[in-house]
Amino acid sequence: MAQPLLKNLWWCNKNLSVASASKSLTAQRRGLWPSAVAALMFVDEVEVSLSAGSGGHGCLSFRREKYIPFGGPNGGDGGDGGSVILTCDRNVGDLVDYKYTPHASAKNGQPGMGSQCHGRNGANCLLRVPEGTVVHHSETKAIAAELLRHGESVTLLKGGKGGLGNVHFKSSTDRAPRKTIPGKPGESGKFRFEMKVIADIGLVGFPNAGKSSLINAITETERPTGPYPFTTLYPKVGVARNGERTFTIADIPGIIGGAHANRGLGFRFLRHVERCPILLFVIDIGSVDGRSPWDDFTTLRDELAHYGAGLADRPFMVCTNKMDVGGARENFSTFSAKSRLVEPLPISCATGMGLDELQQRLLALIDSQKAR
Ligand SMILES: Nc1nc2c(ncn2[C@@H]2O[C@H](COP(=O)(O)OP(=O)(O)OP(=O)(O)O)[C@@H](O)[C@H]2O)c(=O)[nH]1
Ligand SMILES: [Mg+2]
Repeated sequence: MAQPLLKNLWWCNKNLSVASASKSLTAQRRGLWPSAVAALMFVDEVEVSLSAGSGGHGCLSFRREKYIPFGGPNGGDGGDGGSVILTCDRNVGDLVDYKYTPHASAKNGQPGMGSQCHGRNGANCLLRVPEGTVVHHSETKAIAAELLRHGESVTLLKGGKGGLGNVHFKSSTDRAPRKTIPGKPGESGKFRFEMKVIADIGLVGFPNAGKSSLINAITETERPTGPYPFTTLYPKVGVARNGERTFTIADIPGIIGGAHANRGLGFRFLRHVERCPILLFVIDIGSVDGRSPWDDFTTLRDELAHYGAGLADRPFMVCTNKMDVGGARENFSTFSAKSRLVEPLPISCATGMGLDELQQRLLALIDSQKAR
C-alpha cells in the first residue's frame, strides 16, 4: 500500500526536483518504504547564491613610543577574503544539501593593524559536489564550471584582495601619510548547479521494461524492481564486470510517449544519459503491459529527438528483454524484421539469457567509440 501512495506524492511534485522535506518527513513517520523516501530526497538541480569574502581594509596607524619621535607610519595590510571553491567528491550522491541551504559565503579578511600587522586571510568556503556537476550562471545561463571526476576542484568566486596600510605610502616628501587602500569586495553571484550522471552506457526504456532488473543482473548495484511503472525514481550508476574488464551503466526512470509534454515523470531524467556516449534501449519484448515492442522503440526514439542534446544521433544498441515470457519469440521475429538497421539482442534478466553476450557487445561498442 505504501508504494502507490508515495508514487502519488511524487507525481504531485513531478515538476520539482524533490518533494518538500515535510512530505518526506511525513512519509518517514508513517513508516513508508525507505528507498522511496530516499527517492523523494534526490535532487539533481538547485539554485544557489554564493559570495566570496571581502578583503580587509588597510590600517592607518603611526608608531608612538617613548623616546622615538616621529615614529612614522606602521599601518598593516588587510587580509585577503576567502574564495568559494567547489570540489568534486564521489561520496556525494546528489545536490540535496544545497536545496535546503542555498546560500554560502566565504569569510572576510581581517583589517590590518598597527605595528605593521597583517590582517588574517578569510577562510575559504569549500563546497562538495557530486561527480558530473555543471555550474551555470543563473542570469546568463553560461557554463561557469564543470566538475566531472572525483578530486577535481575549481575556484568559482575569488575573494577580494586585502587593502594596503599607510606604511606603503611613506616617502621623502610625505613622512606621515594618512592614505590607506580599502579591501576589495569579493565576487558574488547566483548559480544553478546541475548534476548529470556519467557512465559508459545509459539505459533508455519504457517503465517496467526491466532496466533496473538488468542493472541488478550485471552489476553489484541493488535497485528496487517491481511489476508496476515508475519503480525507479532517481538515476543510479552501476559497475558491470565482464572478465577482466569493467564498464559503468546508468539506470534512469522510465520514459513514456508524450514525456516531452510532461507525461509520466517527464523527460528531464534524460539529462542523466546526456553524458553517456552509448545508449542501450531496453524493450519489453514480452509485451507484458500490452504495448507493441516496435512502437515502444519508435516512441523512445521520438522522445530522444524531442529532448535534443544530440541524444537521437548517439550510438546505441537494442536489447529485447523478457524473452522467457510466452509470445516473446514471435514478437522478437516481428521486431527483428522491422529493425533492419539495428540488430536487437534477445535477453532475459529473469533467466540470464544473453546477458554475457550483451556485455561483450557493449564492451566492443565502447572500444570502437573510444578508437574514433
Ligand atoms: N519474466 C520476466 N520478468 C522480468 C524480466 N526482467 C524484468 N522482469 C520483471 O519486470 C518488472 C519490471 O522490472 P523493472 O526492472 O523494475 O523495470 P524498469 O524498467 O526498471 O521499470 P521502471 O523503474 O518502472 O522504469 C519486474 O517485476 C521484474 O521482475 C525478465 O527477463 N523476464
Ligand atoms: Mg527501474
